[in-house]
Amino acid sequence: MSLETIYDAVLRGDAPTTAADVQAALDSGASAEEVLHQACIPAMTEVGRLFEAGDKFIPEMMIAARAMQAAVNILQPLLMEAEVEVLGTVVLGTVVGDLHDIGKNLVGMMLEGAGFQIIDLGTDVAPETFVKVVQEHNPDVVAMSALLTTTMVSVTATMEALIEAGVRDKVKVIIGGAPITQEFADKVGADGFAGDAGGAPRVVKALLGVE
Ligand code: B12
Repeated sequence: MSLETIYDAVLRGDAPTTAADVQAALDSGASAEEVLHQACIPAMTEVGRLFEAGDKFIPEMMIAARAMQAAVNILQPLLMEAEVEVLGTVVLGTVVGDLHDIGKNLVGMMLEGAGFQIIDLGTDVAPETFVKVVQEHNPDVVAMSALLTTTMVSVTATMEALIEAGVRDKVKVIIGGAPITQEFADKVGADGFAGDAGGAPRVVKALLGVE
């Protein structure tokens, strides 16, 4: 089964075919990383491009996201290397106003696979919720995802809420998502940024000084 057929199935939003083709590709020797990075993520990027061009609409984006999720469900156990020692706790969420969670879920998977305990707050997470969870669970890291240029302000608002509550210095903060850059991370005073889920464990380990 070629990576191209998986790309096409995600682009069409055909979840059953995506699942079957992903399984077939793995059975014939493709790696989970290849399937994710060479077929699934490029397909979602193309969905976004077509949406922007007015050639795809929100229902089609949702259907494509469902097909992507079908692929991720199969790839998840393979992407997560089994590490036993818990290296730290990460509170993860998509910021308020933003419902995108595919990238966030991949970040959570990669961090969990690298040995971190994840407290996943889901999507549309208010600054005060991040604060409350930091106060209650004393995590090592807060990881925020934002996919819309309009929700980048929610990252700023969450940073301010952490400062206001006096907990900013107790945690490391990393941020990511399509519109987020290192420059923006520096501007809002985040400790780290990664452009993709694969980079997240590296950044968090470096911030916490663990290997
Ligand atoms: C699928 C999708 C949807 C789905 C989401 C389903 C879901 N469960 O997530 C639905 C249909 C719900 C949706 C809705 C909307 N969407 Co939308 N969506 C997309 C799409 C096509 C794919 C996103 C995705 O999953 N990509 C694949 C994942 C793997 O990539 P990723 O999210 O970028 O994550 C990676 C990195 O960014 C990074 N990362 C992500 N988070 C974090 C966090 C940390 C801490 C770190 C370190 C790294 C990291 O690691 C990830 C893996 O490598 C994008 C297009 C695109 N190119 O991104 C548009 C896109 C993001 N959407 C867009 C828009 C406009 C919308 C809507 C406003 C449309 C509307 N008019 O209603 C709504 C907003 C709803 C809301 N309030 O959130 C625009 C945003 C434009 C902008 N500049 O702001 C985009 C870019 C499409 C476009 N080209 O116009 N969307």
